[in-house]
Amino acid sequence: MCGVVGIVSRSTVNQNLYEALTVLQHRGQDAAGIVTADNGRMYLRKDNGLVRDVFHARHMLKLPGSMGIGHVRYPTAGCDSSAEAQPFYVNSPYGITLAHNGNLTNASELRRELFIDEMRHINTDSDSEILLNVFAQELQHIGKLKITPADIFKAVKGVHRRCKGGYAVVAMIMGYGVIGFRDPYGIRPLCYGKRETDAGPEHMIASENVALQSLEYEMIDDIHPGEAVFIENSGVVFRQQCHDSPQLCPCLFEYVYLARPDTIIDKVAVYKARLRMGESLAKKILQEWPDHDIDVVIPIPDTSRTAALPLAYKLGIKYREGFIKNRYIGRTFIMPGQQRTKSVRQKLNVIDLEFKGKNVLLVDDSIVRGTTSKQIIEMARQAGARNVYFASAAPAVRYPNVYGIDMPTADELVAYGRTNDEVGEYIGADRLFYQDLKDLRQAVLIGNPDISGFEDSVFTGQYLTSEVTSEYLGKLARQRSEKNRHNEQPGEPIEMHNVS
Ligand code: PIN
Repeated sequence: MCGVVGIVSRSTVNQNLYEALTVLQHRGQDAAGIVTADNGRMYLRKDNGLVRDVFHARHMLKLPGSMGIGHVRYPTAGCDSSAEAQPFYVNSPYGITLAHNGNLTNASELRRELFIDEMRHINTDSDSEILLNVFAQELQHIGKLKITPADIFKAVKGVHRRCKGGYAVVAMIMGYGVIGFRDPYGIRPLCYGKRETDAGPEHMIASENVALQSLEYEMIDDIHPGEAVFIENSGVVFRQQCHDSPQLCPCLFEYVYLARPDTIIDKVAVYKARLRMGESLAKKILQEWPDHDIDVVIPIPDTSRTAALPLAYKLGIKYREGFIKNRYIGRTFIMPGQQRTKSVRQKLNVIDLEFKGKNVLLVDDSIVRGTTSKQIIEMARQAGARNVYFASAAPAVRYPNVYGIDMPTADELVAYGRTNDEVGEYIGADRLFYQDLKDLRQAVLIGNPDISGFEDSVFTGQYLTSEVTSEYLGKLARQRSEKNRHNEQPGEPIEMHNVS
């Protein structure tokens, strides 16, 4: 998962791009990058780290211009190289930079095509560099020195024809403007908005509308599945559907955990959806266990709080904070040979008095590997809980994600090959409640009945795009473990002049 932003402004844009990336920081803490354009030149700064660590005053001063794009990257297996930080750049045609959230599921075929048929060299393992080169190639096909918005939309059509998978993209074309587009299912989110200044209108494209909101842009719309929005450097906006059969199937996990609670994706308020998740989970618990003996509902911070509150309310039971998160802890550094257990304890501390002698219902947004859940249940017992029950706002995660969420491979998922009861046993819960998939879907659908379906393959094992076969998943798992083994290599050189 990553965050993308693009702005066409009336004045220097670097500060606004920086701030927007800070708002999108939850979508990726691994690497950050900004490219701006000024007087026929592009200026790039990207590196591993949080936005605040990658950009210092000296970098910002070297990012001039009133148009630019930015990216925050989530860690992907084995990818710790700053050369794979985004945006990516290609010089021909025109000079294009691109930032991408998602994952292409036919990347190896495209890589081959680009090399053999189109004589393009791809310098990293990133599918975003592939996407950029496909887009560049499609623009090159048009064969014009001066392009129009219609030509750019034609190139996006070409991208849709060739690229499979999930992609929400911002790209900047030197001398023309910034474009944003979304795959034909709209798997990953993307929206755009506008603000008026004395000098004229300014536009922003961003992964989540919270970036628009906090910079006082007014949201215009989600970019629809298959659609492209092009903001010319003059400030004029063009939008066009670039796919014959788009179908809105957003990623359900965005609503469960990935997006910020104050975000609205495809007209559904994430906060409201999470409240509804809590309500339906309470209903399920009451149905399955009408004479339950739960004394207190305790959320595992932070995401699950929104669902845990209405859950407790509907059960008619006290809601208490029992775990306090150290808000100053970033990534936990694990010494070789040390247990991960310690890192959970460093992040979360227990308020013993909320547990002592009580039957507690712990609530989390999801159970993925099950490692954290297991340790948290242990912590609750050590704090004196009599019985520890566990509720997950999402159904069992049994299958890998291939559309841009950094999920473990199947065999690392605790629910893979286990029944729900076996998962409960593994994590050490006295009783485990999973949200039903139909209720989770409903919690989102109520917000926008026009949603035709969801990308919810982590729960069903059914993938929207046909090239995701068991053979593909097997290959992915092998690549992942291979990459993990080579994870220790230092960062490679960056392919384009990088502001330092
Ligand atoms: C954590 C949100 N959430 C907690 C992410 C843990 C799965 N995990 C997914 C639960 S926060 S595990 O709110 O952003 O802090 O099952 O893999 O152990």
